[in-house]
Amino acid sequence: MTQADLSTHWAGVSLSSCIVNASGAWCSTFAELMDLTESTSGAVLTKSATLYPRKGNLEPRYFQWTYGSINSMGLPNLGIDFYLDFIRSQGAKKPIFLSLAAMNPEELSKLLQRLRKLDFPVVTELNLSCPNLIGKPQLAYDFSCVEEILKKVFDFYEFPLGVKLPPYFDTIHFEEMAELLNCFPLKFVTCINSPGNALFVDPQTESVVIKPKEGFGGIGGPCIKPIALANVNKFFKLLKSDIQLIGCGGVSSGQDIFEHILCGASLVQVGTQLMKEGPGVFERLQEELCVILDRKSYTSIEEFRGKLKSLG
Ligand code: HRO
Repeated sequence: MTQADLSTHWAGVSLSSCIVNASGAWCSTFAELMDLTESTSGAVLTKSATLYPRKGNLEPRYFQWTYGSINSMGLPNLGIDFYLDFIRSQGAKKPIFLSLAAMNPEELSKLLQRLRKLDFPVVTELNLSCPNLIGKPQLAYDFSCVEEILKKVFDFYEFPLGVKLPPYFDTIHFEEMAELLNCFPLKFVTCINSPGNALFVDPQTESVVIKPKEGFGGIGGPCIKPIALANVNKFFKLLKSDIQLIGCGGVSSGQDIFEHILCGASLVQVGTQLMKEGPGVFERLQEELCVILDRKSYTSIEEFRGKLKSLG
């Protein structure tokens, strides 16, 4: 078997593999980030960082079953300074990308000012879609708010930046959001964050399974793959060609990654399956993807990326 080339680029940075962690999965603490650094993932992406550390929502706040996971973590993280120190301490071992979340525009502006002062550029995924902040809506469902935020950001900020979106379900929303995003020098768009405010019911106990928000939370895992693929493919078709698509949602096998790339993703993130299987998941997924590429005589992901066929 020849070994297919799984390398890619993310916001201009070369990665040896197109498979990375999703922000939030195994990337909050020093130990978790070290595990990812030592794994075969193409890069490390941090938990969404806020200006100050946050404890997040009450536990239990994560639950998984065969077809998915539900979470209402509430953005627990160690704060921007911790994640920047981690990136600094790791040097050039493996590309490390920063996920950023802000509770309000002032906090976002302070976070970006902090990044601007660094003597190295940090590629940043701006999380516009956390579904679990009690009393706060998901930013990216408010289109004028997204426009306002991006105008403020690109007024002064020049390091590479992309955004993570929630899933959309209507053609007009895909079109309006793409039109808006096309006005800004974004490097990438990540589709999708967990579909929010879902409910898992345990019929045995006749109860919800997580404590915050009376059991409502964001869902991940196999059950969201068709929604994720639809969002990747729609935005791949609608966004200008210099905005990369990052696929996230429903990835637990090499075939899932193949499908995301076929829909247009330049790299693919793994969340729920990483939580289930641990960082060894990257090696298995790479092997499974290589077997598929070999069977189809593809030698690199660029040969089939975005080439999903329509029927007639
Ligand atoms: O921490 C969370 O509750 C969380 C975040 Cl920030 C996110 O972006 N997506 C998610 O499913 N959970």
